[in-house]
Amino acid sequence: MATKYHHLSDYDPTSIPDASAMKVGIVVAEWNYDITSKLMEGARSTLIKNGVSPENILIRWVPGSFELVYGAKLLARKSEVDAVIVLGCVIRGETPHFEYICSGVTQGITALNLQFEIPFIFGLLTNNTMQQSIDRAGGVLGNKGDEAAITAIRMIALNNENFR
Ligand code: RBF
Repeated sequence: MATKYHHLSDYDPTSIPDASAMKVGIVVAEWNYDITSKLMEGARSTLIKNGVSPENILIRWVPGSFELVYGAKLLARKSEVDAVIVLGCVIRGETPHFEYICSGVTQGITALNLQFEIPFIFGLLTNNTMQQSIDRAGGVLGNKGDEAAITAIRMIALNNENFR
């Protein structure tokens, strides 16, 4: 959560699992492109910085956040990714049906996490104002895309663990 106590791009690099063999899908919404393109760049560069090969990052764009769930499902079905990150930006002041879009994505990603054996990572900014999104897309509170990338690596490593 981005509060004044938590910077979205802060993580302990020594605690990140080996990601060199990981394949990650990223689905990005075109709506609010100025924000979502920064989320995508943050996620992509953080994955690469932590060992994921650029050729093992599969990126697909969808029109808006509402389409993220279907895009994520397609990547899970039709590629061999180990996790899917969804990235979008919904701004309450500019979106009359803000609650419907946000709950659609939240419930959809939750359902995918239950249906598939790979993790789906929630990288949706749901802010009241454009400034709050700017702050979280490489601004003063870091980049939600960085946080989503680190979460993906950690969840893939958890999925790869032997629990016996
Ligand atoms: N998509 C977003 O990702 N973020 C938004 O803030 C957003 N606001 C929207 C506002 C209106 C009035 C409409 C009609 C759509 C909006 N969408 C937004 C697009 C939505 O996620 C989806 O792409 C479309 O509704 C088509 O299914």
